Amino acid sequence: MERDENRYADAPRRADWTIDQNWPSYSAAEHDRWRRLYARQAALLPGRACDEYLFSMDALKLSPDGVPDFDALSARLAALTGWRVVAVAGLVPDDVFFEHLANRRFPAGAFIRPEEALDYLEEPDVFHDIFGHVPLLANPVYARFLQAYGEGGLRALARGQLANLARLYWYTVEFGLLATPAGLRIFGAGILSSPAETIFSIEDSSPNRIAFDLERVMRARYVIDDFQQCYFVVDGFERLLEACYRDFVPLYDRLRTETDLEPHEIAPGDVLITRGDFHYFRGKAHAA
Ligand code: HBI
Ligand code: FE
Repeated sequence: MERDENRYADAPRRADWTIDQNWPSYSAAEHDRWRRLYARQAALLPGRACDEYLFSMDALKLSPDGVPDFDALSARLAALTGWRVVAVAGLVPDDVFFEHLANRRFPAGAFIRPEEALDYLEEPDVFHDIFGHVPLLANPVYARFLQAYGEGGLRALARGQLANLARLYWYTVEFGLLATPAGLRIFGAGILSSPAETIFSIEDSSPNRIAFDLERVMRARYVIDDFQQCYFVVDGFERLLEACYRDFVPLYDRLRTETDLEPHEIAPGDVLITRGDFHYFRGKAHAA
């Protein structure tokens, strides 16, 4: 997104990279874009988003009518799990990002995507962050997981093993699926804020869907500008939290000796929920 389109790009920022959201500055056009993004996506979520997400959406009273005021939203969120939302202009350095997560502050982009980028954009905007990421922060177990992830991120940075940890974030926080008695449901924010991938991730026959295993996820490379070639399926947020409440050092040492896996690869020991036929990816440069 060009800087001139992101009207917060030059906003004065504090040492922790936060800026003022300046909620009164949003135009009617920006609020209307939020309203359309919200309506289009909310219509797809029943039966596809996990119950924990849908319940949290209600608990947080996330407004469908316009861009939420982060301070008002944070007051409701903090009362539930102690998390708050802080405004940033865009991506912040990894150490800053993890420091915020470790302190239960979620850095959310204050800008909203331009009309021509309604379906996809590189940088996390206010719709991706608030509609995609923030609701699950109202779920106590997920809230603890993400804080643990932030603390782990700071440790991983210190050891130069960020790449492995970033994969954990990518394949869970951004693109994770949940196994439920009613079938697969979505919890990843990258999916929950994308209409096309909301359908693709749980209904398309193209991708692999593999049971979550921490070491396996940390070996898996990922593609950032197309649908995922594989989705990892978690048995529950407790499982995710338990996977993260462990000392990663032995795991990091083992990972140094193991090869990375391509997104389309199936590894020995993988518990395959669905084996993809990759028809969507045929003919695409980066895929199988
Ligand atoms: N900054 N604002 C913002 N949002 C992110 O999701 C984000 C970031 N900085 C770094 C980052 N994500 C990733 O590198 C981490 O997931 C590792
Ligand atoms: Fe995100």
